[in-house]
Amino acid sequence: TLPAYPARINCAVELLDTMVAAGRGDAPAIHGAHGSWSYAMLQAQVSRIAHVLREDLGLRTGNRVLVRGANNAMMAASILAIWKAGLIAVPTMPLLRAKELHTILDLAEVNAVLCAGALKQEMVLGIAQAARPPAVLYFDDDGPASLEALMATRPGNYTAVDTAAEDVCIIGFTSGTTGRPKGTMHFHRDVMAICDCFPRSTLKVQADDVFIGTPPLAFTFGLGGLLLFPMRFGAATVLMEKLSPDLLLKAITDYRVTICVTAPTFYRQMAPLAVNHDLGSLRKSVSAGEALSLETRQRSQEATGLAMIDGIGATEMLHIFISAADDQIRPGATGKPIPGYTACVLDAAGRQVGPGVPGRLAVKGPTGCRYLADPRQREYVVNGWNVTGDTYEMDHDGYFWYRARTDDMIISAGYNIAGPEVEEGLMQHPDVAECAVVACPDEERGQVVMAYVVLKQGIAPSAEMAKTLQDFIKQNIAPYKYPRKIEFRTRLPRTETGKLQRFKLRLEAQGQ
Ligand code: 3UK
Repeated sequence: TLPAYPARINCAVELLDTMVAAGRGDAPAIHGAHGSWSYAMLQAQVSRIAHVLREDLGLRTGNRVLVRGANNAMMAASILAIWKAGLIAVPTMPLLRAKELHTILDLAEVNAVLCAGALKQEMVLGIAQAARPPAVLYFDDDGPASLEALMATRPGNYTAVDTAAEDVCIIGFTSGTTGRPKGTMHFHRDVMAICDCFPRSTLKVQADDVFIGTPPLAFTFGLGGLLLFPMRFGAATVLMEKLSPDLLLKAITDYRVTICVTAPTFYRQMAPLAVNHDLGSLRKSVSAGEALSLETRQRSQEATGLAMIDGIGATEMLHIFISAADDQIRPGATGKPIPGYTACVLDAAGRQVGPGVPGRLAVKGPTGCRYLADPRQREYVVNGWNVTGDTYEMDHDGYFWYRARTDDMIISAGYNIAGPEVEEGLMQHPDVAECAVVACPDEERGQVVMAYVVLKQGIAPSAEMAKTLQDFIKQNIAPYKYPRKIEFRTRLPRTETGKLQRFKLRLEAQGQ
């Protein structure tokens, strides 16, 4: 199903120059803080930045360029320019602090930095600690070392550097829910492959689609879902620097958005506000990054009238590899492998298990994990399978059902309990706003189920409330799964990408 890519390919040329050559030059590519850029305008800006990278910064093929900024047209143009100039993009999340930036500068051996002015302070501190301080230019900024000032001196056309399909073009860093950040390397053809998989087979993107969403372009979920996928089909994207559920809903109306791409938490926050907005233009809504609970699926469906398209992706795989088109959805399951990918479930010894047996999810396909000099490569790629760290179960029809992160499985008195299943049960209770379920060490049972619960506004925590929730679980799922311990909180720890940080709560539950 995937096209055979030629041996020499540059993904910026494929995504941008080819589109302009095919007559989409006047079509809108990016809407947002910089107004609306057509494909031709984007191409000219990308070309200017490519000149600056090569001629002003003196970078050479294969050099690494760290990019950072909120989602906007300059951030998008910077990434595309890095590719066009035959360089490697190292995108970093906007909220990273100096210490994390300096780790990435050193790990990825970064040669130059393109950074939004608004994020200058941490960048300067990070560079000061780097082993080999790189050159840096700032965009969306009036100060010295201005990228735009140099762009103004350069022409709006640039002959792309000839790159091999298997040259690295991006080093994506994992969000680091555990341990040291890992850089994952992906090739030009990997970028093309993700554009020709999920958006083509499952989303069925058309040229008149308009995308919007929350994940940062620095996160491969956002890079694909909010920039590369629309570009592959000549469609448009709305890039938002500032985000809130209300701002996003308003922008859906204003730009007549057709495809919304975000994580379950954000869908949960948007659902109750949707009634105040005209969402009539929406055609698809995509959820990834975290398991989509039945509760969230249902609330969002009621709010938008659309079936939610769930998909599991990973930085190691570059993008989504299991999902289901909106007419193939089996609520509760993530879906089936995207055409081009195969998946199976492995036991602890690495043997394939059949339907109905939970085990480790393993996947193979056009993309895969290549850690940048990290011994954890041997744990992620085993016998050619990418083992994602998730516990899944397959059914008799080949649908894959998420159970938990393998680390989040709770083993209590010999029972295997998936934390997210208990969370899902608690979410059904009308007084629960949010919750996280983890293992708590226990003398007698090894581990017990412990729930951290955020109650809805106006509901007071109490011992009675805890008892009510325990009884509620016992009545709705297998009683042995009920949370023996419950602690009430006002908020739960999350990553910048909206993922629940259960490991932090697990450490707390262990009394650390
Ligand atoms: C979890 C999911 C259940 C899962 C990502 C789409 O999330 C992305 O990448 P990360 O490297 O994390 C990967 C891990 O996140 N996960 C993601 N999606 C789902 N769990 N259901 C889902 N739908 O544990 C996975 O191993 O941050 C998502 C596209 C690109 C991405 N990088």
